[in-house]
Amino acid sequence: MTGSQKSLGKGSPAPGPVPEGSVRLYSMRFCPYAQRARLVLLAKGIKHEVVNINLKNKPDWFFEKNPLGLVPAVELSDGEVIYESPIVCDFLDEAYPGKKLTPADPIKKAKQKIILEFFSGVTTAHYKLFLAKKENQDATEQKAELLTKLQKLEEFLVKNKTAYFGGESVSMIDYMIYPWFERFPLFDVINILTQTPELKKWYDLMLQDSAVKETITAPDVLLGFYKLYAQNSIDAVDYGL
Ligand code: GSH
Repeated sequence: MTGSQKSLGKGSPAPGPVPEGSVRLYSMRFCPYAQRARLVLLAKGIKHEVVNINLKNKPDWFFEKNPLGLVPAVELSDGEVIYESPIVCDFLDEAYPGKKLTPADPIKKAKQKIILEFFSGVTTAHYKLFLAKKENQDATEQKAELLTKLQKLEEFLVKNKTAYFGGESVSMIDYMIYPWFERFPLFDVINILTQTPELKKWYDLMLQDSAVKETITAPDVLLGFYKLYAQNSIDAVDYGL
């Protein structure tokens, strides 16, 4: 992986064309959606560079890459740009050689999509908890809602009797879910995992995964980011550099 760590903000010149044989990921160091794409790029061994975008002060040219102005987005050497994390990850898995992360079997594939659909409720509950903490509100209700959602998520593991969400080895759905677990400790949610033992076992397994190890951010650094982000600081995304 090549590419500068520091983010590009308003006024930064647009990067040149993507070199042949490589892809460029528009990212943000602390974004869980972008981490999904980073995990897939690493797990598949796809040659890539990372360009971090300052999301509080976006360069105008970034909207030409992704009209929604969101990361992740991947740009190819022919100038094509793909965005929206599940679409980016599926595209990378389909278009590039290396380990296939999505099952070929349509039923298994559909089951992964069902879990992903359910998981969007977890991300919403997590975001509500973040907002409550940001406003220094009592977050008991939001924590309870997240716990209920995580207990439901755990049922997929219990029912399937598998260590990972797609079977006995890591697959796409695990990478789609994992990034939020890295962020739970910041909101005291890691204790919640004591109430979801199968999820806790899965999380511990994920921590052993080499792509996860490469993208992991230390909790104190994540915390520093969230503090600045909650204050709407344009320096948040470059925290710790
Ligand atoms: N649905 C999008 C996906 O799955 O890729 C969500 C991506 C997203 O929300 N990314 C955030 C972002 O780009 C950073 S974590 N925020 C910029 C903004 O909201 O203007």
